[in-house]
Amino acid sequence: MVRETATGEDRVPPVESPSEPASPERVMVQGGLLSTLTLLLVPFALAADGTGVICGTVFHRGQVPPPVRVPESQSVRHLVKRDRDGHLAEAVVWLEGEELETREGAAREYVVDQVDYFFVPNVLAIRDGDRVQFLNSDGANHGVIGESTLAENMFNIVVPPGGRYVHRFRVSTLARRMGRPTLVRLRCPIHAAMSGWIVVFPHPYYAVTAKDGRFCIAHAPPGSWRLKVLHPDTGLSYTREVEVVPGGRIELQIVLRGAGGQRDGSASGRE
Ligand SMILES: [Cu+2]
Repeated sequence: MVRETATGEDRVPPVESPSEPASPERVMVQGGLLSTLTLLLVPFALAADGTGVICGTVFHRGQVPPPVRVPESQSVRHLVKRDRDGHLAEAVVWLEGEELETREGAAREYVVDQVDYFFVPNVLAIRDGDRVQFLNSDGANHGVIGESTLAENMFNIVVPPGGRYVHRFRVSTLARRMGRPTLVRLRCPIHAAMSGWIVVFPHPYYAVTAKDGRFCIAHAPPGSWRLKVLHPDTGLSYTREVEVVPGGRIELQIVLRGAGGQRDGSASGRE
């Protein structure tokens, strides 16, 4: 297990090219996936409130799974969305640990639209108690099925064109205790190719990678945490330990490899 502490004394030379991580370490992670990691410590403080910042870039290397045909819109859904340099979008990154503060924040409302037979966004991370408004911008009927280990996250509704359905999502008791998310797989009962994800957290220490693979978890509490990455559409995952110190900034480069075991409905049972 690699453990590094971000302090004012540590000096690590910056990585010149993000696409070529310097001195990568090979790490066996959960599920036997081989990942590569470079840790970069930026030796200056950013947060003045006694917390730390964890930022990084997630890359994907190797074979991608075959895209899913979407016959209704004569298009395909790519399970791995990466650019030419391998920057991976839609990977969920979070801190996990039993000691993480899990009290509820003010509930927010998000939107998942159905556009051209896609859920938009495809991956949405929210907090326990947040609401999601499901819309339908297409001219055809859609529906939304929520698949989850938690009964409160399960539903099956029809959303006609211009329609709207609001659902409040929760984390399971176990997920709350462990500081980890509860997954909800979204499907459409009418169109088999449609799929999406809601990832519900008991705390605010999570992020979803942007198109450039970047993520930042701000206001991370000091302590020793597991940093986890999950790419829901492939099941590719990664775990390491991080130590957050007040005012510290941790910069990570994480590589997920291969096609993964692409998810079927049963995979949403994972927490
Ligand atoms: Cu549909």
